[in-house]
Amino acid sequence: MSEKTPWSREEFEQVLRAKEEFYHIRHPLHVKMHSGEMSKEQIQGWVANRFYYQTTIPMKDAAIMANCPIPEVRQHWVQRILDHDGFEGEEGGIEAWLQLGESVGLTREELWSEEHVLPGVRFAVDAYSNFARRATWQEGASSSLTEMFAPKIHQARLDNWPESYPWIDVKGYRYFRKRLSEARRDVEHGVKITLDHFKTREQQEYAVSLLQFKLDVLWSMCDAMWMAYIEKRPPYTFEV
Ligand code: AHQ
Repeated sequence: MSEKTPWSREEFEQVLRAKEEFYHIRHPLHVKMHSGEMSKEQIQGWVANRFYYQTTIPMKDAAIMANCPIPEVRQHWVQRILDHDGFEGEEGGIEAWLQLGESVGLTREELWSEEHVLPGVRFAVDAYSNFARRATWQEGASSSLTEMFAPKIHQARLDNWPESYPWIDVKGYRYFRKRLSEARRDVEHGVKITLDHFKTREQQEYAVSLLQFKLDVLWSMCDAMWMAYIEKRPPYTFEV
């Protein structure tokens, strides 16, 4: 096969899924977290910084929708915003993350204030949302495919945290449970868009590079939190 022959749909999806080796579940920060070695302050720092990511996601998805002229696609994609912002009678993921914050000893005001958000986390998250604003909606969809690997990391928290961190109120786990099904549904739609749109080998390889960009966003967030909360390198540490 020449190096420019397009991958089949199956091969293309396999190449995308092979990127799992770069997923942030393998970052030393998550390895330390899932092995139960994190202090309360380190967990609090992670929850406070990830809240900035969580509140950015619906705006990122709104940017993708704003770039998409196809009603059927928007009809699906809008569900992602509802999943986070909630709707009549259904609390969304942002509310669930606020409850996670309270269950680890943070206040809602503290989370909304962004006082704990590290520069490196803010830069990585903003790079993702700014990318979505200027990218095509198909490129935005491809960059969200890190969620192919998300159910495993949510399950790891549900499996490990109760025993490792018994001080955490279990009401905080609702978010992780919620994402197990939502992520799978999102991925099904995102994979279809990606396999349908990127057809030549060059386009397919470009789509893979967009997934790598988002993997780097997630990895960089962990790097910033590692330096601040594990290495406790000034000036960015977490004083409760
Ligand atoms: O809770 C997460 C979430 O809602 C999303 C949306 C999706 C996207 O649009 O990029 N990515 C994502 C992710 C969530 N949780 C992360 C985690 O580790 O808890 C994983 C992250 C992802 O895999 O992209």
